[in-house]
Formats: sequence, structure tokens, C-alpha cells
Amino acid sequence: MFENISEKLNATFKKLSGRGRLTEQHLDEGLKEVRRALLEADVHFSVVRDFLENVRSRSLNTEVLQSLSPTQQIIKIVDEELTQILGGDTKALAVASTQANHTNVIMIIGLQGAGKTTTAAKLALHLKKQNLQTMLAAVDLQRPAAIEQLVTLGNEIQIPVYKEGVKSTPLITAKNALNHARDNDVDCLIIDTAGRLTIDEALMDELLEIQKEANPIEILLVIDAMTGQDSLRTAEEFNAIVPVTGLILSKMDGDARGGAALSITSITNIPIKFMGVGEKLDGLEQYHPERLASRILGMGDVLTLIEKAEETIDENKAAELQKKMQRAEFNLEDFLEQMQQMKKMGPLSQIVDMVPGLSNLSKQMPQEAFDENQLNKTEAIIQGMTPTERQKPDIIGGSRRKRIANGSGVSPSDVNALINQFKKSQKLMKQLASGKRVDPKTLFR
Ligand SMILES: Nc1nc2c(ncn2[C@@H]2O[C@H](COP(=O)(O)OP(=O)(O)O)[C@@H](O)[C@H]2O)c(=O)[nH]1
Ligand SMILES: [Mg+2]
Repeated sequence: MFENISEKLNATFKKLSGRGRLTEQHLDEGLKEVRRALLEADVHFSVVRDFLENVRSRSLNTEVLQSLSPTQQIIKIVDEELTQILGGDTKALAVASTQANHTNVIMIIGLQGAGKTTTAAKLALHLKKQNLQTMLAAVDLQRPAAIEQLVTLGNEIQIPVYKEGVKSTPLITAKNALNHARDNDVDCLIIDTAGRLTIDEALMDELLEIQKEANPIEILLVIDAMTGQDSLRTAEEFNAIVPVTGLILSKMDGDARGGAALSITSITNIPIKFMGVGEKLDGLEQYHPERLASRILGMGDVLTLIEKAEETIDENKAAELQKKMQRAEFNLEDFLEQMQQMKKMGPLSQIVDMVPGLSNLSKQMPQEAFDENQLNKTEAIIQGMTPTERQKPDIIGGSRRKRIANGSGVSPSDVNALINQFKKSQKLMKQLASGKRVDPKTLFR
């Protein structure tokens, strides 16, 4: 979502750093480009204005311009100011700590299609992973299908869903859900509410009624990040009536410009707490302004990457693989396993954006590198091999190649391509193991 901003900012910094000594005029030229990049990305004009004023006044400090690496210092200032725009400190969910015999209610609100139901389930999974007893309540009674949607999602992640029929009312359903949750020692009850295409009085009355009854500790407004500047108005309108405690930006994996979403906290003063980054239920990330700022500046987000890896990668297997790599014994079986672990972490294109240095490089990589279908194909080919073939791919000649291709539904040249790619990465691992510096570009050639 932020490739364009990243690219432009990096081009600007590169130009600045090529100048050696910086003058006020150089700085202003650079900031003009930054301004254009931010406006093009749809960042709200008043946010851009305040941001640039702050960066400029801090950079004009004589010590910055006269230092040995003025551009580095300016990048640091931009990073800090960007973090401020994005909300400053991380604002955690209020339910992270729980008292005994108490059910925390989290109300999910937003326009129709914003991603409320999906987000409710994602959040439930997130809380479950923190060992919190979680329950979902289907309080959107506009259509029977809305209830069914939540029930299906709940089943997928094995989280109970409290529901009543469409003949009940949202208020009664919410009230009964809360009683049911308390009776069952539930730590967090997540209420999925109805939305509308636009904000109307009937909806607001419904939400206020539920709020009074359930007394939620968090009222989270789901905002579709793809809706641009409209999202700012939506947030303000909801917040004027229902006291929103946090925002969840959904669909941050989309290709919209995203700048409006970046302005939303500065404009509304409501903190963002999570970002939705995919349709799947593990596609929810806690929102950290400083990490997003580094990602936008192309500096990567190592912390989130490590957290993802810790969540998904089996530590013993990882240690074993590392040993194999060091001994250069890495074979196709390991390759397959590593691929499967990587796939669990999420789409490759998202992971690459979090690796410092790689995020810029990713634009130059062939698109196939990120293609899930390609990965599935690779997986099928390796699965079509015998264990011996996986360990010693050198024995794969014409007839074996044909058999593997037939078995996995690809052409023999696909099998060949994979083996060649594997040999390259094997070579690379040997280099890595011997401590040589490796040009990351060679990974994808
Ligand atoms: N790509 C993507 N799609 C999302 C995300 N969150 C929700 N969606 C999709 O948006 C659509 C509407 O979501 P839904 O939860 O039904 O919205 P609701 O009407 O607000 O309850 C569904 O197709 C979801 O799969 C997200 O973070 N990324
Ligand atoms: Mg819904």
C-alpha cells in the first residue's frame, strides 16, 4: 500500500545525501518533493502541512545541517515526525489484562462492508492466542446470512458464537450474550453489530442502546482503508455520537493509496489499534506507529517479522534447518519444509516489505517470486519426488523428470527449473555458511 511513498521518499533522501553539505535551499527542495509524495498518497493536506513544518524547523537547527551526515539526521527526524502523525506511542487494547469473574465487552462498529464481521473473528483469534477466553456475539440482525457468516468464522477458529434469530432484537441479543458470557467465565465478549451504507439515526440509536446495556471497555470502529478521504468523515461522524475508543483499519493489504488512513489519528484524535492485512483470519496486526513509519521509510519492520516468525515457526525445526544450512546439507526436503513454514507466515510480498533493504528491492524482483501459485507448483513438484530424489536431486535424469512432471501436473521443464533454482540456493547457503557477504539480489536471479 505504501510502495509509492516509500519510493519517492527514498529518491528524495538519495538526492539529498548526494549533495554533501546541505543548505536551507536544498532542504526546502527536498521537502517540496516529500510534500508532493505525501499529497499524492492521499495524506490529508493539513497533516502534510504540520508534518513539514515540524520536519523543517527541526532540520534547520544548525547542528543538523552542519553535521557530517545531515541527510541521516533528516531521515531520523522524518521517521520521528511520521511516527507522531501515525499516532505516537502504541495504544494497546484495554482488555490485555483481565480480572477474575469479569467479562470485557468489545463492541465492533462501522459501515456496511467495512470488515466488521471478519475483524470481529480476527480479533477473537488474536485474543485466544493470548489465552483469553473469548466469545463472539452475532448482533447484526439485518439478514440471517450475517449471523451465519459469524457462526462459520467462529467455527473456523473454534470460538463460540452466541446467536439468536433475526426475530430477536439487537439489544436483547446483546444483553443475553453478555449474561451467557458471564455465566461461562468468558474474559472477552466481542459484539459484531450491524452496519449501514451511510450513517443514519436508526443505526446510531441501535448502537447507543447496545452500548448502554453492555458497557463495553472498547468500542472499535472498523474503517475500510481503501475508502480514502471519506474514511476521515466516517470516523468523525461515528465518534460524534458513539464514543469510539479505537480504530481498526481494514484492507491495508489493498492497493489503495492509503494516505488517508495515515492521517486519521491526527485528524480525529482516535488511536488506531489494529490493521487488517488480509481476508484470512490471521490477517490482523497490532498497530505500532513507529514500526509502520519504518516500513514506510523502507527501513523494514524487523520486530513484526520476528513476532510473526515466533508465532508460526516451529523453533526446533528452525534450529535443525539452520544447522543443516551451516553444514551445507540442505536438501529439497528441507526446502519444502521451509517453504511451508514461510507460507504460514503470510503472503511473501508482505513479509518482504518487513525486511530492511528488501522492501526497496522487492519492486525489482520478478513478480513470480511472490506468486502463491508458483509456490504451490513448487510444493507439488517436490511432493512428487521420492525421498531419495529430494535428498540427492542430482540423480534426477530424463525419465525421473518425466515421472515427477506427470505426477505433479507440470511440464518436465518446470521440474528442471525448480532443480536449478534449488541448486542456486544451495550454493548461496554454502556462501552464507562460510561467512561471505551475499548480494540479496542473487537470491532471485
Ligand atoms: N483484503 C482484505 N479483505 C478484507 C479485510 N477485512 C475484511 N475484508 C473483506 O471485506 C468484505 C466485507 O467484510 P465483512 O466482515 O463482511 O464486513 P461487514 O459488513 O463490515 O461485517 C469481505 O469480503 C471480507 O473478506 C482485510 O483486512 N483485507
Ligand atoms: Mg457484518
